[in-house]
Amino acid sequence: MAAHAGAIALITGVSGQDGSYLAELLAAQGMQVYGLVRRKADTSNWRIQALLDSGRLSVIPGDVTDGGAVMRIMSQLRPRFVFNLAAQSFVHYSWDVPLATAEATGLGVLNVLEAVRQVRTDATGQAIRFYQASSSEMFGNAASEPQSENTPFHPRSPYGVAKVFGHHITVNYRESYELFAVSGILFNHESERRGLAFVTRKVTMAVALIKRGLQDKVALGNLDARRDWGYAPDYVRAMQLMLEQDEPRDFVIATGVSNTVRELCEAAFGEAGLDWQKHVEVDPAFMRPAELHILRGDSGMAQAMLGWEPEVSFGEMIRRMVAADIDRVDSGRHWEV
Ligand code: F7E
Repeated sequence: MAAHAGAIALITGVSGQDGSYLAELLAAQGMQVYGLVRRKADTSNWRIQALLDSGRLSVIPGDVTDGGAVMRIMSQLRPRFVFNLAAQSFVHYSWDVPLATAEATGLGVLNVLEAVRQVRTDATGQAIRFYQASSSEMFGNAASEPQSENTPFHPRSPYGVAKVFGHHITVNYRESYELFAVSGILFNHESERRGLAFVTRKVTMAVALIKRGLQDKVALGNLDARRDWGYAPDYVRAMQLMLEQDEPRDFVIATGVSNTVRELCEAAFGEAGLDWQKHVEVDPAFMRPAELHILRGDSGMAQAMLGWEPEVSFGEMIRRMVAADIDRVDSGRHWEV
């Protein structure tokens, strides 16, 4: 990997969970890492603050929904690697803002691809390599389990539909213009840096607050929903491996193990010595208009061709997340959401 020392990488969505881990991975290899960041009312960039302070990451203000801005940034920066992680990524919210989701999660991909197509090469003349963050949400209510690169898509949310567009336009640009453009179809992946809206972190933060006597109950939606949950730092390794291949190709990244939300609660509350049944309530407000029931991925092709394997198990990940949230509560860092 040292071969890439000095190469320029551009990450859209760098202030999110995956963007922050990926930026750390690439910076550690000596790359010049740039991140596109949207202006937000909340200006805290806690996930990337350490990288920013050390000068190993530079932020460029921008938004993937603004094609002109993306084009200008691409032609000025001329990166070797582009990772498109920007999206409206909260599935439940996509029913509230379907059009905004389609613009950021769907059309945003096309804006970045179009800029890659026109700029074409990096500052040293090498072809730009493009990674698209596709999602297991594209499988939706899949007809078979586990889902692989060959499983047909049947998205069940505006978010999933937008991701299918992003996926197909990436394949289309690869086939139309011979771009090195790939999609990683990543199943759910969590970590100590997951946003609080997502169910794993919502539960681990609730465990921490309940453990410290600051809260008594947490309201959740469908406890029977089942997901294949992996560890985000493992998954960003796969993103880079996909751009290191001789030929561009799409891969499923998953653990192959699924758990229910109920099992997540058992594990997380159990870590803190608490009985989840005393603290979890079901609130229909957190149910979705359409749910997915059998998401579990087959990452056999990634294991064989990329040599990729998940390293951190579901149980170990939940242990780390609960410990991190207890530490946050104890040190008053509640704003890390
Ligand atoms: O929900 C159920 C909910 O919001 C997981 C994103 O990264 O992964 C993520 O999407 C499950 C669902 O993630 C609550 O109904 C129950 O079945 O953590 P989540 P997600 O929707 O699977 C995919 C791969 C992505 O691409 C997305 O960007 O948990 N659930 N009760 C709940 N979910 C939430 N959020 N809150 C609850 O109270």
